[in-house]
Amino acid sequence: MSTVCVHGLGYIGLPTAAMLANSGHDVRGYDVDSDLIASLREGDVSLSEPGLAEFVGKALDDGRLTVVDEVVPAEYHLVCVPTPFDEDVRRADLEYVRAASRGVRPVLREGDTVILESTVPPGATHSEMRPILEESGLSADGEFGLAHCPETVLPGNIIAELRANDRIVGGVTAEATAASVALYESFVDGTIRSTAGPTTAEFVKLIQNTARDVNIGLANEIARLAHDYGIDSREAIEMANAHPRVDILRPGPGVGGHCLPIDPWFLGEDSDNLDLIAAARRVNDGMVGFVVELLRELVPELRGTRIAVLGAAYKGNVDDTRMSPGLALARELQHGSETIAPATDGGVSDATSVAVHDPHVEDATLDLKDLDDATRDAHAVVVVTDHDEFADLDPAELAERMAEPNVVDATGILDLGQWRDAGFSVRRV
Ligand code: SAJ
Repeated sequence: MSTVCVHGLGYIGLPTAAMLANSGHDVRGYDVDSDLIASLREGDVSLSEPGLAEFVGKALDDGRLTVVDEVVPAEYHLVCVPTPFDEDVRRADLEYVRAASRGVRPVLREGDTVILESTVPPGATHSEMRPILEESGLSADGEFGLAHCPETVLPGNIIAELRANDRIVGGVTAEATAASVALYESFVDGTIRSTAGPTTAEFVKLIQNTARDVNIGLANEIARLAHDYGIDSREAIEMANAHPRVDILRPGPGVGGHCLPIDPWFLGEDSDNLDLIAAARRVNDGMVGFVVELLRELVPELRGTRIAVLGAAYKGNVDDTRMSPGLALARELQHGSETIAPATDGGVSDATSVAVHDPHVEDATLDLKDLDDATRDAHAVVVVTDHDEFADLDPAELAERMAEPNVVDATGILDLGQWRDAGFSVRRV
């Protein structure tokens, strides 16, 4: 068993720290956010992820996981910090990775291994981490280990996937790879594959998410084509997928979260070959506009109406609102866009009164409404997130409360027959 210092206690770092601790390692969890450290010390886990609070609680109670407010020496340093996307230049902002490297540098000892889990553009472990760590006077060519092992877990199923998923490990040296593999072997049931170096590991992670984004883009384009021909896209996709070599994904309101909409741009940062991939990004980003088109088929004049947007989270049964299609739709309806002209010449308008409801999200900055308030006197509801709660909505009850019974289902979770029976006019992505 080893000593491990985990840098960054967010969606990846915290469950990974608890997993390592519950697998017998001696783990220190470090974060720059002192409020987070204080609440974790109280045993308070605010991330909404099934089973996480108990899992972290066990690691803390057993004393194998300790949260610390300064970086400590350890045999392994696991860096799990955010890599935000700078939308203006479409590049990764790697300042947190550099800051974490600066944090490791003073405690780094010969024989230690530093592993980057954060998603980064190809080459970043070499170009961003290595020079900073080597300012310690130690070389990544043998005196300390440096590797990239991208995280692969799906929010909503993190603990199970931490154990089950295959992992890719790319070290600067064979020794760094071997040391990293040894750590992951202590808790991973999946296959651990070694690559020639960190850059391949970085690239593999990015093409995984890019493949999913492009495939969702195909499903979304199929949905728009099906609409042009008056065909039910979901029925057509289900039929097409009966073929043994066809597997089309689900169309929806667009692609949210902090991975799929961003990683394709990381992939293309230093290459001119982003063509199909960039087109898929445009298709996915354009889906909010398509949802508005469907809404306008039911409510041709949106100005002065009330629209209930159901779903602020980027996908079902999570509380994460990053790059959420639901919030993008609400903004578009409220403030106008290329698809909706603002009501006044002044730009930002009160074109449409939009109320957003999400039973999973608690965020004071978002002005979310409860279901009753959001739907009262509404001219349409638009379901944008496939939360289980929305599949169970009672359309008859909603129809009584609304000004007009219109519904757009951008997720495919509603039983639209039921909604039609309750008097609704319906549209579906
Ligand atoms: N979506 C669709 N149609 C689909 C599937 C998803 O529109 O058929 C949408 C979702 O509604 C959501 C978005 O795509 O808005 C992304 O959701 P997701 O569940 O596909 O993925 P994430 O972003 O939650 O997690 C992804 C995963 N990557 C892959 O499946 C290749 C996860 O394994 C990664 O660890 C994670 O990115 C990450 O952190 O990189």
